[in-house]
Amino acid sequence: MVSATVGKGAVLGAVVVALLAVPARAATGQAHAGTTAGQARTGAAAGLPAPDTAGLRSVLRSAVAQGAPGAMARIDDNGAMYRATYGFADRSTRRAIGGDDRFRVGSVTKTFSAVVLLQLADEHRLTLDAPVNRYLPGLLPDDRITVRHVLSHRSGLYDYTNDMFARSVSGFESVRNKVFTYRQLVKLSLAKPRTNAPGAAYSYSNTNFVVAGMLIEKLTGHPVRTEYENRIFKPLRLKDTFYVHPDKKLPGRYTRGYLTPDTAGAPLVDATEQTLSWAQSAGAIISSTRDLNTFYSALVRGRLTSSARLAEMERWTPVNSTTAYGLGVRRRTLSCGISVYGHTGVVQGYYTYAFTTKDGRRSLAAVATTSNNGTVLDTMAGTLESAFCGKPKKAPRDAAVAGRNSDAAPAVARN
Ligand code: REY
Repeated sequence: MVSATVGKGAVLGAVVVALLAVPARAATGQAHAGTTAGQARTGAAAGLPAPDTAGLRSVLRSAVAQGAPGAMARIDDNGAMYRATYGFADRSTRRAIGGDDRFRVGSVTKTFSAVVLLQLADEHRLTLDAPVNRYLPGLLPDDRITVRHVLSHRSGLYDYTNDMFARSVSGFESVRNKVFTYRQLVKLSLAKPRTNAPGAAYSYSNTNFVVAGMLIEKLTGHPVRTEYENRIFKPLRLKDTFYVHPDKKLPGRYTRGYLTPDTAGAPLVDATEQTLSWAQSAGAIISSTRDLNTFYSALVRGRLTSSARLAEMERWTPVNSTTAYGLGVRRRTLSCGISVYGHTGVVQGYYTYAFTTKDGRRSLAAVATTSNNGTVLDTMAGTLESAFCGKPKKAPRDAAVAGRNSDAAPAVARN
């Protein structure tokens, strides 16, 4: 269905033509223009239906038809790999998006931050139930707010990005070149009342993971980047994964990302270059679909923390009927009843989904290169259905649709 607004029509038309021109090649896995699909062996993680690869491609195609310049997904299935790409990495050069292209992962960063803090807990340098103010004296106005509250979004600390991005394009333009200190971001939050008493309710807030970054830096004496690199990127050989701040460029080969304006019909805004200083340890990591699959699989297999700390990460606060939040990680239950573990990410220009099974044997990472477009966000949730639930027994998947938007970034949806 062609639902793109003016300004996206040209791109959309080109992509559809490319697909129609090469149906056989697209289907058999060769690259062409904006459409590639490649399939290795089918590994089939135990107990799961085979991934619905045709369904996955169709989800990506829909996301592009709905306004994303590009979209891609990768499934790692117990040693086998499947990936698909659709559309453009760059609207001006019309380079096709590539499966190895890097992108901004937004709040998937939160899991990395949580892992560093859990490792510090493993090293007895941090107590999860200690007040944040024990480590950062006087930072928060309530001594009852603990590290665990922060990592599970139960601190009640107001999310300053609510106001920052109330208007999407002007809000973005006003911060895209700015460099904030963590303290400045916390101050923005504290200018507003807390959303709940400490521990009393789940309320997603970037402020929590700004505090997490401050804890990492205080406890280790190093910038968060050093800790991500030494504790996660290097041990897992995540060669496409970087923490870049405050530089504005993505390193190496990457796909550009395009923000959808609030005004219908207005042209997309190329949002690729920004400091991401408004998010930092809450959202500034750059990665690839391969690295995200490696990361979440390693995490749930216990390769990054002790099993006791992993169990703490996986103590769930219910969010709604289909999702729950642990410590920097989400659980989503899909229409087929399977639960998957990971995170979503939303930064200007990029929607990311990265989830794995309980045993880490099948993982999916997907990105669409637009944001502020709820239709695309919902559509991309379909990549999880295709990856983990297999071919639909009967359409439509009402259960999946019901829970989709629920775990998006706060500026997109609030529960
Ligand atoms: C920020 C706004 C969303 C995104 C956010 N992202 O908090 C964190 C996350 C890091 O959870 C922006 N939305 C968009 C608006 C809405 O501007 N008015 O969609 O690009 O990943």
